[in-house]
Amino acid sequence: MPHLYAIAIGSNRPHGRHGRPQQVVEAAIARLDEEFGLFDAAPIVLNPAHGPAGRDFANSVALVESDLQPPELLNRLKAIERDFGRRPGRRWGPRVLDLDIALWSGGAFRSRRLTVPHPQLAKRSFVLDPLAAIAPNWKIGPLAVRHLAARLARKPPRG
Ligand code: A4P
Ligand code: MG
Repeated sequence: MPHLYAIAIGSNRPHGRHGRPQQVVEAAIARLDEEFGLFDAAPIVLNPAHGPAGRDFANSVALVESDLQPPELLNRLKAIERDFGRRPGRRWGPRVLDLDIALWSGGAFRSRRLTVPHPQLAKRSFVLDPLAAIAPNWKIGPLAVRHLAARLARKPPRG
């Protein structure tokens, strides 16, 4: 049985060939479809940066199937980021493409370089809202994604 992964996609910097952040996210979804089995992708949302990242972001979440374990999948995502021209730089700096592992069907995974579910997930409407559009009933601990999204929508925004 392949694993199901929820990949959080973000861009707040244009790409020479793909264009505006929204189109970068579109191209990233197409790329995930080529490399893995794309199960679903949420509508792309434009939203202000959380934290000090500055420019507005385009965000989405894709559900992909893969036999890979989380560390191998992360390596593949990092390769796609590099391919889209992302260079290692300032944390929180503008980025052409950010691909994070939000969730996987194996539950919790933790190593030195990787924590799944993503540690900031419950605080991030730019991940939870797209995720709630395609996987509302996915459980994170005792709560479903749609409950976490609704709970966050009632709170004032945080980093
Ligand atoms: N890492 C640990 N867990 C994970 C995981 N579940 N998925 C490690 C991916 N990576 C994980 O990430 C740094 C390191 O975190 C990875 O090498 C991996 O070993 P990175 O993507 O290389 O660097 P980053 O993106 O600068 O840091 P980070 O923490 O991923 O930044 P965030 O948390 O992604 O925040 N506002 C809006 N509206 N939309 C956004 O998309 N994004 C950020 C960036 C800030 N504000 C935003 C948005
Ligand atoms: Mg990241």
